[in-house]
Amino acid sequence: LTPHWSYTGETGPENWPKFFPICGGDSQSPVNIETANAQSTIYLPFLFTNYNKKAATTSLMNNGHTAQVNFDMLDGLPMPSVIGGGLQGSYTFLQFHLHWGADDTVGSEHTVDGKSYAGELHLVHFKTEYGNVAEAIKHVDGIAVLGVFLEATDVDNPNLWSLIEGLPSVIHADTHTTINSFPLLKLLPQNLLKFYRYSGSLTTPTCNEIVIWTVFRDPITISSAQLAKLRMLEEEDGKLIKMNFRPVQPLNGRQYVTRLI
Ligand code: B30
Ligand code: ZN
Repeated sequence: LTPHWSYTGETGPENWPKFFPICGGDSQSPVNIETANAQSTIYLPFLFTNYNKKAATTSLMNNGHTAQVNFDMLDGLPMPSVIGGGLQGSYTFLQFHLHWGADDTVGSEHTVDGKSYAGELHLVHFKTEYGNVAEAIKHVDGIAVLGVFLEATDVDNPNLWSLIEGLPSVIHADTHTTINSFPLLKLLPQNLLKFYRYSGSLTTPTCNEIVIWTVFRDPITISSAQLAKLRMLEEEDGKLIKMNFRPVQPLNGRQYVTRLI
């Protein structure tokens, strides 16, 4: 039986490589982004398709490690997808989920010049030409994750209300509910032209090194009250998911680039 993994103690990140060897690999995520070391490059802007559309059904799931949202589009309306931004080809949206900390001073997975944010939102996409995530995961460019920092404020982010309102219905691990739909565009920062790019991994076991990472420079906001509601979700064993971010991993000579102008 595969041992359960978590964010603390015996099954925490320091011990993931014992059970999931790839988690000890050379191209792991997240990383600290040293802005002074980012190579400027020329990329087209991102082009988002159906990011401005609502889904027919939007489901919120507590999978025991995070709050995850999946979209079911109406017949005829393709899933949201993204091209450009230096990505090679099209990537189809799969799910988004959140990472947070035990308090508002930590919670993001990536850090910028050593700075942590209160959380990080991950929009997970698979490379459209691979057809599905099971196939995509076999390729080094199979997954593109768009990471958005969550900055703690005193004021609720209304774009997160739908998700936050659903949380009381998914307190227990492996439960799901339906929430009001909203366009994915509402989760992105204003400035989509400023981002960091590098090759890395899934930040949870099995830590496959198959992710083209985009980390937007600018955060979106989340209130302290909204963050507190995320910390009320439970793991499989009934303990609270007080925090669910992996510490930064060695860069091991990897380069990261930033979009010029
Ligand atoms: S992340 O964006 O790098 N944090 C997965 C996708 C994105 C990231 C991490 C993991 C992923 O698809 N993992 C495989 C699926 N999970 C099932 C699940 O959704 O609930 C398998 C697992 O982790 O054991 Cu928990
Ligand atoms: Zn994630």
